[in-house]
Amino acid sequence: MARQAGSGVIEKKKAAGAVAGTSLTREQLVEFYRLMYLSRRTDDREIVLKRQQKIFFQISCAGHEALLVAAGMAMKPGYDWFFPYYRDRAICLALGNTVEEQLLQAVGAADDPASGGRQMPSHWSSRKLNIVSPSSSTATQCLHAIGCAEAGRYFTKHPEAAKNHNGDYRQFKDVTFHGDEVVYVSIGEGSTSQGEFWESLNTASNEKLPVVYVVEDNGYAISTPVEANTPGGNISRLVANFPNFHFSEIDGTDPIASYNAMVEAVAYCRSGKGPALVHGHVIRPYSHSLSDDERLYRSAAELEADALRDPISRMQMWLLREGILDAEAINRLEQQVDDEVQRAADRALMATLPTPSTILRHVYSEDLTPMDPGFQREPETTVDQAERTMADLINLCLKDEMRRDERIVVFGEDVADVTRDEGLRTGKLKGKGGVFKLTSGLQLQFGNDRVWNSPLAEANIVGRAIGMAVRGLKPVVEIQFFDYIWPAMHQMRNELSVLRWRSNNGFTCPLVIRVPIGGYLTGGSIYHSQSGESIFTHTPGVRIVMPSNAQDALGLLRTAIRCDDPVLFLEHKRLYRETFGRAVYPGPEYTIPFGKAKVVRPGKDLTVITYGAVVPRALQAAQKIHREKGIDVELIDLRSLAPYDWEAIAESVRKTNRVIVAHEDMMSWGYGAEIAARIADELFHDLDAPVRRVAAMDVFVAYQPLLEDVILPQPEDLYKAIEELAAF
Ligand SMILES: Cc1ncc(C[n+]2csc(CCOP(=O)(O)OP(=O)(O)O)c2C)c(N)n1
Repeated sequence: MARQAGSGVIEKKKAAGAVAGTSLTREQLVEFYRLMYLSRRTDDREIVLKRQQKIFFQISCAGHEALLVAAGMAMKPGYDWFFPYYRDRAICLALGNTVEEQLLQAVGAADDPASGGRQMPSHWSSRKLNIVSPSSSTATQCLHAIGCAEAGRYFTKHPEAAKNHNGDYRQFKDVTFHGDEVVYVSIGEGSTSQGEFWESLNTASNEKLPVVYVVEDNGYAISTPVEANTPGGNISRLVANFPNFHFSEIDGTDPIASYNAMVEAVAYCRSGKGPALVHGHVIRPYSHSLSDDERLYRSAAELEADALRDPISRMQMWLLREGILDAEAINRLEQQVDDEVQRAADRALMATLPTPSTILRHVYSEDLTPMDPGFQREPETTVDQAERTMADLINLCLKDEMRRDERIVVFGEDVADVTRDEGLRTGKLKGKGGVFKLTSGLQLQFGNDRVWNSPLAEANIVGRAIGMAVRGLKPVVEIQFFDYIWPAMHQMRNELSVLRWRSNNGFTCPLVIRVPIGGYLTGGSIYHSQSGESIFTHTPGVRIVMPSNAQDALGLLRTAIRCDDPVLFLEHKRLYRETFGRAVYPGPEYTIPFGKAKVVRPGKDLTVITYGAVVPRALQAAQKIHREKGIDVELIDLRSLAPYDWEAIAESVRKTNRVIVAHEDMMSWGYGAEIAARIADELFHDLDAPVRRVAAMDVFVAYQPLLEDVILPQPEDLYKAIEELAAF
């Protein structure tokens, strides 16, 4: 069955004392079997525990053990990096995970080293072994593996960047790397249907990254057979034309074939030639999980045929046949394993359980919060006193920070100046630098390995950035338009926001996603005018800011870059080059803490709470109504949406007793709903009138400007709402 790309054939070195037909010694072969059997018996024990209702979920590695022990033995724990999926018990045991550690997760113990009782069993994680905490989502890990490999390569080229520095996230983000490290990522054959798998192959191939993919093909994705997922039923055939890869397709129930394939694949990656993909045909002798009954969709004959290929009995027979172990030795080994599993289970069942007081730990960084008062800085007086736009100051901030911190990399769609950079370097081409030009000049100044164009794939951008940030890089990526953030939503919701919490602070991914957002563009229409910030503020673990003027944009962006949390940085494109809110450059250290609102206009009659492009519109309305009716509005710009400044809101409402929450996004389920509900709840006795909201209609933005004007909140709408509420 073996099939290899010509360039990938590495000469097998025969170890001294190797058993004929293998490169493994007798001891290694015995250990190979022990690990396989240990994995199977741990699954069997979990199954019993689940039936006894002592654990709450079970998913097994059964049938995959040979391939996975081979992978573990071919790689280096704590040196290489690992992005396994839930079937990967055996590789984790081979790398050095203990059965007790694995069972502590199954019982949901406080001392579960992978997640502190937060993740289901089989969600492996170990900082010591470089096993990065996975989610339950299929295929997202492929992109993390890419970013991880890119980070290893980056630090090898820029070793200075790896140094810790006090005063920002680098103080808490230690970096280790090796020039020849390899990244392992595994996936079931069904999950190769996910776009993120293909998006990762794209970059692995293009960048010749040292990533070894292991496709564990057990023929089923829950009840869906391989041919319903994979055209032609064979993933190897589909991926065969990706350049730079070493491919092999093997019987993954055969330990020796698996080991040989893994050694070759790892050697190919380690030598820097590019990525590898090992496609192992395995079996799934148990149902998908204990929540599934495969007899509903698989025939008895099929299950019997699979049983004949069971890797455990296969390896056992082979050891007997080769005279490496006799029946008695096998019995002894198996008894030892059974005892080990029994002892581990006994200890795990006695483990202390987590207390509710720990629930909110590690949602965000406890080492360095962006609300830290240290981020409160006064603007410096610099020589340059020119008034700059928001676009200018964001660009300047990126340049300042990239100069200061070599860990910062910038990528996204069209963010580079010129990908084919000769014209740029010779001064013949000026370069693009982003569709809004916010990243203009960064590639020219900082080089192609710090600023580059990503493929046109938003999950690729965010997923890779997560993998890089895990390693200690600080990606400051751009999603070209908020309207197209949705392909990255999965990465943001299920990965970016939750990695720290799900790994109980084992792994973190502080990074910045800059996103041009919003309408008021005259002709922006449905797909270039969207808001939708509340969809993200509904996700714990991510900080969200949205400045309304140039100075705030610079100060908040710098805090976003220096802090230790993931930040979604929303830049209103209508404000990029407005006259409103221009500012003088406030210096290279100017920062603003998150969660601090700004009183744009003090007033005594009524409070308007808003942010983004509604700030100048509300100010216009407030000034006009003051002139015309004498109503004195206090205008509050929240600036950061998660966290938000409740104290500022409460103080103002206590003073004015009347409040409007205004935003550009649609009214229903919008950001204002939460603020209004909290005001009604906690400040009820301070109110002289109901809490009002001004927002967009519950519809997308239309192209025709006449319609856009009606759909989005205008100064006149704010004026009217202020007038009515003041009169209530
Ligand atoms: C994005 C996503 N969609 C759906 C699921 C539910 N789910 C969990 S495992 C699974 C099947 C995966 O099959 P395959 O990739 O072949 O791996 P196997 O379980 O067979 O090893 C599905 C649909 C999920 N976890 N993530």
